[in-house]
Amino acid sequence: MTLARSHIRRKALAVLASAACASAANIIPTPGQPTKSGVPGTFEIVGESGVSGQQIFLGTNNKVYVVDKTEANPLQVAGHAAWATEYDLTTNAVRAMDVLSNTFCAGGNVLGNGTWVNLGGNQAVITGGNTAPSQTGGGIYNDWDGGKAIRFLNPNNDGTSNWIDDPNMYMTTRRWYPTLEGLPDGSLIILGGDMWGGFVNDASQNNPTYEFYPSRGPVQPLLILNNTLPANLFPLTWLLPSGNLLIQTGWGAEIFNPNTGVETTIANIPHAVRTYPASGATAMLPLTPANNWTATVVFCGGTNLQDNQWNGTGTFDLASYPADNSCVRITPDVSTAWSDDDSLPEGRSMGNMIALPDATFFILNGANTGVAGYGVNVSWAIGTSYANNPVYAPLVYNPAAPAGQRFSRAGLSNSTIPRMYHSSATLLPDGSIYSTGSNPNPDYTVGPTVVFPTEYRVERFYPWYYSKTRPQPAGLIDQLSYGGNYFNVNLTLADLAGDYNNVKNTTVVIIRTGFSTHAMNMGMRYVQLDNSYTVSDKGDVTLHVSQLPSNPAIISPGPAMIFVVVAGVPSVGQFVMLGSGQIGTQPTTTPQTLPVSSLPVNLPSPGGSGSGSNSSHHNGAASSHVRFGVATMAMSAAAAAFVALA
Ligand SMILES: *[C@@H]1O[C@H](CO)[C@@H](O)[C@H](O)[C@H]1NC(C)=O
Ligand SMILES: *[C@@H]1O[C@H](CO)[C@@H](O)[C@H](O)[C@H]1NC(C)=O
Ligand SMILES: *[C@@H]1O[C@H](CO)[C@@H](O)[C@H](O)[C@H]1NC(C)=O
Ligand SMILES: *[C@@H]1O[C@H](CO)[C@@H](O)[C@H](O)[C@H]1NC(C)=O
Ligand SMILES: *[C@@H]1O[C@H](CO)[C@@H](O)[C@H](O)[C@H]1NC(C)=O
Ligand SMILES: *[C@@H]1O[C@H](CO)[C@@H](O)[C@H](O)[C@H]1NC(C)=O
Ligand SMILES: *[C@@H]1O[C@H](CO)[C@@H](O)[C@H](O)[C@H]1NC(C)=O
Ligand SMILES: *[C@@H]1O[C@H](CO)[C@@H](O)[C@H](O)[C@H]1NC(C)=O
Ligand SMILES: *[C@@H]1O[C@H](CO)[C@@H](O)[C@H](O)[C@H]1NC(C)=O
Ligand SMILES: [Cu+2]
Repeated sequence: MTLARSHIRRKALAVLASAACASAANIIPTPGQPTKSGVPGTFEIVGESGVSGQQIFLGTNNKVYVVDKTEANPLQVAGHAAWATEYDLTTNAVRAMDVLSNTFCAGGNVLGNGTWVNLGGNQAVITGGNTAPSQTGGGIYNDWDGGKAIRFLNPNNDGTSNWIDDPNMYMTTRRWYPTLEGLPDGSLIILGGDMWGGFVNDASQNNPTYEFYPSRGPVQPLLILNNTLPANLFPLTWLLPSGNLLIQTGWGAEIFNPNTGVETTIANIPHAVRTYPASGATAMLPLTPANNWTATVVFCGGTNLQDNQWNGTGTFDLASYPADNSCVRITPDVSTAWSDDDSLPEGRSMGNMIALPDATFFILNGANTGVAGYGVNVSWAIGTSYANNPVYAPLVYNPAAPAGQRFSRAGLSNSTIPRMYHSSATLLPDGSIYSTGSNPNPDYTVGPTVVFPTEYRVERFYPWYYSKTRPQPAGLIDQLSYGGNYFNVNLTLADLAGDYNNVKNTTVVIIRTGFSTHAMNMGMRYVQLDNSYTVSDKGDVTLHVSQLPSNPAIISPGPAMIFVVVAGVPSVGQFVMLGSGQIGTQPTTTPQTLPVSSLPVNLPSPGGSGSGSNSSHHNGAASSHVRFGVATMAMSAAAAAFVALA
């Protein structure tokens, strides 16, 4: 056994060495099985985030980073209340992290070299969210003004990564509620925001400009932000495969060329406002070989309030105003016409729409009436919340289903936690969803009479595939180029759920989970790689997997996860670097032509390969399928395989 295993390792190293000629990529250890025992279709409360999850992102396979606003969280760091933590997915423990400036309603995204950016925010505050006398520390939170801040984090699993928040590196203008989107060279474009906050924007404090990080010079005007007041904060923005951006804000929309600054107005978005505080759920749909990696963006819910109805301090009761239930799509590189999608089963503001590896989207959180935001001493507010009637019921959206059948609740149980303003959600490597936050209050606010308190509880939702035995692909690589040579991935019959035909229903997908805040996941994207397959007469299954399409505007460089998905069941996602790992023009080459797929007409009979029907010939993965009571059998079959191969 020991000898046989080292023999296999030598073979893997040989493959690695030959692959190294083509690129710097290394083979990733074969992924295992999920370690949690969640019940599919249910939420489980698994821990506490330490600070409220206004902003979160998955930084490594084991760490979620949580960023709150500066407020009276009981958790302390450096002698004051903390407003950031690192959450360990294995232990559910948090580590308080120190941040210099107020991250209130900051934006975020990841650079092409893997450094995360958290940008903008509010002035330094004292209790109640009131402005501090000093904007350079010294108050009860010792916080600095975050309006121009750019903060950096290099995530790791060692418990040693920390926020870099250095006033010498700040922006030149104030941005509260900015959007960040990745560009083909791995830099970020930074759009909009306002200077002093408040419920909605207005001309006196608008920042109708864009700039880049790393900087490409002074800020430039972005006229859509002049023309879409007041609900133009956190402009909804996606890089399109054409290299242009789709920008949607207020009722307006445009195609924007980030290289020339040319703005091309398109028709207003139908039915509803989707930007904050309407906060519709939005996502770019999967970019796949079948759609030639063409981008379609979907917007669901929000509110149909008109521009003159956004008066948070007026007498008009926003909190009981029904949220919108419409969904619309656009495919901007092909046509700038909007089209209606299936409607949500109920109106929803502040929904999060999370891409799942099976090419569906999980929709959770938010409210059936009202909008994002809060206000003090507002007669109609629920406490201070501008929304009411939490939607506890999640939904699955299948964009590929026929019209009329795209939303489903089959097998899904409710959450028990209201996730109102300032909640967030992200996909995790094991395919579950991490959901946290909710704090429609100016400060940390809890107690029996508080309807929507500051929420620390973290839930995981377990999709339908969660307890299925996961494929354990051998031969995934840790860095993908834009074009270039394909690579081979081995699967076993067990990985194909015991049916060779499932190789025809196997995909390899890249998901960037993005930066979740305010019902947006900035940078979230799903790209399916091209692949073909060979099943040998003996039953050896090889997937031939293309690198990324040779266009970095399809998915910008930087870290993401790779999944092999067999009939909808994903492997445990592994982190990969897309592109060079550096900010700058990405090398692109023509993709190597894939071998033609082949599956023997007479499928190999289980056991005919000489390695046992449910054997594993994964590299070093003898314990791969021990989870569901077949431990003894799988182990002995695997042992037999090693002997046979030796
Ligand atoms: C990534 O690039 C940014 C901008 O140049 C830099 O601040 C950061 O340190 C870089 N990160 C790494 C890991 O090199
Ligand atoms: C856009 O708004 C800014 C700031 O309010 C203002 O300075 C600028 O003149 C406006 N631009 C146009 C073309 O109206
Ligand atoms: C796919 O898109 C690319 C880039 O836009 C284009 O060059 C190519 O012709 C398209 N292929 C098909 C089959 O439409
Ligand atoms: C909002 O409503 C209040 C109270 O009704 C009123 O005093 C104020 O002028 C309104 N503000 C705007 C911008 O409409
Ligand atoms: C809210 O009302 C209370 C009681 O009238 C008052 O003390 C407080 O200053 C008010 N706060 C604001 C922000 O208006
Ligand atoms: C689930 O939550 C929805 C509100 O989102 C509610 O209408 C429904 O009754 C709940 N279902 C159960 C079984 O509690
Ligand atoms: C894939 O299988 C082939 C044939 O058995 C073997 O040579 C190769 O080492 C395997 N690759 C990995 C990464 O396990
Ligand atoms: C092999 O695995 C498949 C799917 O996991 C299962 O249905 C089948 O019963 C297994 N066969 C044996 C011989 O254990
Ligand atoms: C692939 O698997 C999914 C999930 O089980 C299923 O819904 C779909 O119909 C399958 N597709 C094909 C072509 O068999
Ligand atoms: Cu906010």
